[in-house]
Amino acid sequence: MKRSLLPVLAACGALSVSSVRAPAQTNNPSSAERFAKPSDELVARENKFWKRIPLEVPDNIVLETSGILPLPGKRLLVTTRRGEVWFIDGAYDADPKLKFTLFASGLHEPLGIIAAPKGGYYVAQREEVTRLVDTDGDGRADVFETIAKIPISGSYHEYAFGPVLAPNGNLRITLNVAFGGATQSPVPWRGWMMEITPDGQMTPIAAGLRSPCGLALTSGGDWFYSDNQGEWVGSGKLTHLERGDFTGHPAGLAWSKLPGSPVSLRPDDIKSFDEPMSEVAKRLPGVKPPAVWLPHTILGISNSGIQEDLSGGKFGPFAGQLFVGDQGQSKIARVSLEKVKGVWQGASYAFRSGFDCGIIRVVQGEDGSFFTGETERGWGSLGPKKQGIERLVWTGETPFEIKEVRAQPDGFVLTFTSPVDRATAENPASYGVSGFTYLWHKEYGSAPSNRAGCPVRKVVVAPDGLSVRLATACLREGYIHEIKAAGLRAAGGTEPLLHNIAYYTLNRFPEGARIIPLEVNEAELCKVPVPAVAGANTKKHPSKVPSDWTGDEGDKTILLGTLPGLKYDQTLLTVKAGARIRLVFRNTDDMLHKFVLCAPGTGESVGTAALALGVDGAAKNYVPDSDAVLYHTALTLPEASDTIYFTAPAKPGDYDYLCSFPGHSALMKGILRVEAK
Ligand SMILES: [Cu+2]
Repeated sequence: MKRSLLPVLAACGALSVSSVRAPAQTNNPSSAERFAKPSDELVARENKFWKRIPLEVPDNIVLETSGILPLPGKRLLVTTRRGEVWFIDGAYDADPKLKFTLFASGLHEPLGIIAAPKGGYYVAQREEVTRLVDTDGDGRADVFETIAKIPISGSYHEYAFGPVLAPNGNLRITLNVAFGGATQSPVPWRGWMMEITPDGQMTPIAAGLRSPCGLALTSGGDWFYSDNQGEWVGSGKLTHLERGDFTGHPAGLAWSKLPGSPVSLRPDDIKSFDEPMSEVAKRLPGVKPPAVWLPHTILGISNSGIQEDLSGGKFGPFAGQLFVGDQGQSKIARVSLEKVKGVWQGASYAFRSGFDCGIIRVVQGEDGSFFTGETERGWGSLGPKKQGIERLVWTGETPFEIKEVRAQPDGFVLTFTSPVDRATAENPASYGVSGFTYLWHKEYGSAPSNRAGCPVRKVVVAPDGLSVRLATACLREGYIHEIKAAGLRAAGGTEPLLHNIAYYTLNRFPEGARIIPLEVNEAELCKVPVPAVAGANTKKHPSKVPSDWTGDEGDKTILLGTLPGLKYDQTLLTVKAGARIRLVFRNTDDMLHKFVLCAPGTGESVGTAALALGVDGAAKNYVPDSDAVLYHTALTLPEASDTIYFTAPAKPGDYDYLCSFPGHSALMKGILRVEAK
């Protein structure tokens, strides 16, 4: 799951290694693009349309919900990471009082459950796919039938996700790579999608998976999986999987030579390219770039379960679209897809945030509502709980939203859930479009790279006001295009979009007529600016000993470290007003962290502003432009440290400090108490 579960790690980590390089490789021509983030106000607005209903779990049950199967009669069958399988009744009630009945226990970290056509239920345990059957009708499983063994080496990261039932009656599962070191696929098929016949024959389908927590077969018959940022994976992503595909993480290629492998690429074919995957794919057959990127820290840090809205409208206006959970940021993103020249592509959007805990499963119930399976898995996640299950119900009210984005040869058509206000819609200044990509390399994650603006040249509003065609310059094939419509309002009022950004992954330009001519000098016009070099020693990142200090010790040295679970090792530091402070921040965790000192009472707002930097965050070292920020360290890699030298504020008081890496500040914070001299 994580890295999915790991994801958090990923999350943080994600940037990690690359973070060091991030500033150098990121173009940031415009700091104007901002992503309106999960503020309390946004969460409250979202809740007006899709209401979150937490479900109370008795204290004696630890429901790290890892798989959810809706059963007829408004029952749920739920697996937990701790190996239990529970029937839950009452989950659909308006005022839910859940009744739990144990069906099975003692399983090894099952991460999904489905009904078996021949009776009973299939679960994917860590080391096998199993059929659970209650043969005597007493409500408890009494047969645990091994369908197929899954090789494992013992790494904690060897998750098995699924199963999902294929149309031919076979099962498909996805297998995490192991974690740590170079041998991330120490046993066959780690990092692969596998197919299993009902009698247990297992065959490989596709390779290159890293932490494929989400696996879905769409109603149209296409397989998609979600993956997490990490080594070889620049950001979260949703990839269309076909037999023989290789999706990016080379560890599993160690087994592509085995009999039955449909993958022809070999480990030596994959280098740390440091290019967009879409570019490499043009010259290396078999490489499958994502259908849709889910920008890291913006639409999650550890993308997980996938659910298509199959309710035909009972869940709101997005029928047929995909919804993708996130384990670290405890939220759900939305994805619309289209097939262009035989290739899947589309847009990702924020959908719903503010859940109680990290989400690994999103499953639609019989009435169209969603259930979320949640665990923080020891990695930490946003929200007050460590595990659980929640329900998400459409209230019947439709927000003003970008319903869908479709590509054009010279831009995009945006359709909306309700008509637009014509004046704001016709104004090109209501929109901002830019393109960027992630680099494919062995390092952990990638900063948004090669970013460049796409000037909006022409806007055509449809007569019914339900769609807008934007024609822009500088679109790039294979790139993600951030399409922002912050200035747009709904017809007849002042209502802005609930979420005003779409991220469109433009794998192919469609055929069709342009509405603006290609600029003669477009290549020159669209040249990517040279990235700015991040200064190491700045006023707020004072990494050099000030010239007026004698020696480098100052008056006081503070050694600040980290603890697992998004914590500093100290939450109260005390200094004298005006003292010269040498602060050594040592990161012993496995994620990226930093230290940001803020004015009294401003920590929360700085954390929120850092999150709101969106794709600009990496280039800004996750420090918002704010007077409230006094000093900060660099974003610090695992097992690395950073030292800053500053003079403590003259005014006594409690100064907030926090880690501004997106998603950390709610937990990772403390007080620097400045006492009078
Ligand atoms: Cu942090």
